[in-house]
Amino acid sequence: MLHETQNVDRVSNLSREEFLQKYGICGKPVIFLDLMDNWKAKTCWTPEFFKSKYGATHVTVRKTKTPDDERTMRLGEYIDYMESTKEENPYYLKYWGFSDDCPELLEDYNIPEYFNSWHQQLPDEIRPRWSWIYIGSTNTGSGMHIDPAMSSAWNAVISGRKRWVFYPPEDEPYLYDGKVDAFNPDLKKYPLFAEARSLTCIQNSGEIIFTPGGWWHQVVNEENCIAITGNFVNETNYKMVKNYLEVSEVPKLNQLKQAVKQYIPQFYSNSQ
Ligand SMILES: O=C(O)CCC(=O)C(=O)O
Ligand SMILES: [Fe+2]
Repeated sequence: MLHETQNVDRVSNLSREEFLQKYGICGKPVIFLDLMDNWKAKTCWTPEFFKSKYGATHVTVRKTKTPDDERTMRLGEYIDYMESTKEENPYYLKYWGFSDDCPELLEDYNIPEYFNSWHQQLPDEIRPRWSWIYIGSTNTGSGMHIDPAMSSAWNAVISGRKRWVFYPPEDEPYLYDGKVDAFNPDLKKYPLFAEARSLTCIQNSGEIIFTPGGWWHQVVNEENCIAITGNFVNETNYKMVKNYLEVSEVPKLNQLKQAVKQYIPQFYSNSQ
């Protein structure tokens, strides 16, 4: 039998101080109910909008359960596919890095102050973009993972609905490196998974969820869904990110490591 699960808190009117105290610093997922009320994206970013305005843009889509199976299509084609597919393992448009091709979309939302990120201090040429639009049909989703470089994330659902399950970093030994499917676990193959403590929730349109760095999570879109997400590093998680960068030997990260030293003094000023 699986370990008992708990619900993710749902909050509104939270001060930044309260966020830091209850969720940010200790690292605990939470859903904000009231951060998107004034977003133009909330009313404007419909499937028709993306099809008519950006339909010719090339995007890479990946099969949900077999993400190595990827292809390029036009966004308009993907919207038609999303609206008609009944596949159980559908293609998903994830990691659409829209900000270079369609910078005007950046005007349609504001990133809530809880999620300010130090990576914005890096020069444009080396700054990871760390913001993506996700568009997917019912049954699309993301397998169990942690976010890049131990960063934290916010995710805003514009339309549709996502189901999330989260596991704290301490329970990593029960997660088989993310190979287990949390929504349909094979306990014969992954018996320790039964020990993992989860937090679950449904995220509806108009709601923003916070994923703390180092937390494993899995997501499924329960309806056709349009969402935008951003990753961040700040006082809540920089020690984890710093540690990740220090031990990582990926050559691609060398330039980034140097730039962090040069442009993000906060990383080193109160370090231990
Ligand atoms: O909505 C999804 O499919 C997954 C979102 C997520 O976990 C991510 O962007 O890292
Ligand atoms: Fe994620």
